[in-house]
Amino acid sequence: MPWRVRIALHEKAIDYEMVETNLYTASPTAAFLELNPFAQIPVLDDDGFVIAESIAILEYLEEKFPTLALMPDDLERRATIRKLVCWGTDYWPAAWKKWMAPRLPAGLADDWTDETVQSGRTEIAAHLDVLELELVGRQWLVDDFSLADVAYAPFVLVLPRVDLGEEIEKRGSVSDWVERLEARPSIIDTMMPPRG
Ligand SMILES: N[C@@H](CCC(=O)N[C@@H](CS)C(=O)NCC(=O)O)C(=O)O
Repeated sequence: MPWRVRIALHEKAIDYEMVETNLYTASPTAAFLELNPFAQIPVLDDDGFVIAESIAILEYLEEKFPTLALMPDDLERRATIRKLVCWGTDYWPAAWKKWMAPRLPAGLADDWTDETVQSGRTEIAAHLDVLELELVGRQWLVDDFSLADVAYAPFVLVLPRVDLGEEIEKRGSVSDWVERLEARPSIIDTMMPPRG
């Protein structure tokens, strides 16, 4: 279950059971394809209601368990949070894949050159510039801790593990936000250890 969903479950004090699946098989099982025809995790099974896609899952959990809220009452703030979640979902992964290509096992990465890898770093840096502006004078991306922080936390917190910690350190507001994220119990308790 990807980290952003585990963070939300922890924030909301919801018990869950994690079922592991091997993402790197050539052909996903028919049983898994029935849960998600696009063969991606996460998939949530809530008492027989099966839902895929992390954002759909986060919104579902928010509506079903509105206490310990991760969305504010204010309409404009909710819209701003959704905008940030879209930015993260639409623009971050492509840059990340470019940067990560040489680190992935053979056969799993797209073709890459030094230029494509460096352009991944440049795009991640530009994305962090946008977050830096959003965070000026704020503790969290949109006032209180919200789904925007939940959605971005896994992306940003792994950067030091892949030689991009410097991109956090260069940006004061992002750095302070990362420190706040790293101190949050839902993050501490759900963080996977770095791969040996
Ligand atoms: N849009 C999906 C993307 C999820 C995603 O990237 N899942 C990755 C692991 S974190 C995956 O299942 N990869 C398996 C594959 O591509 O075969 C979501 O947000 O739920």
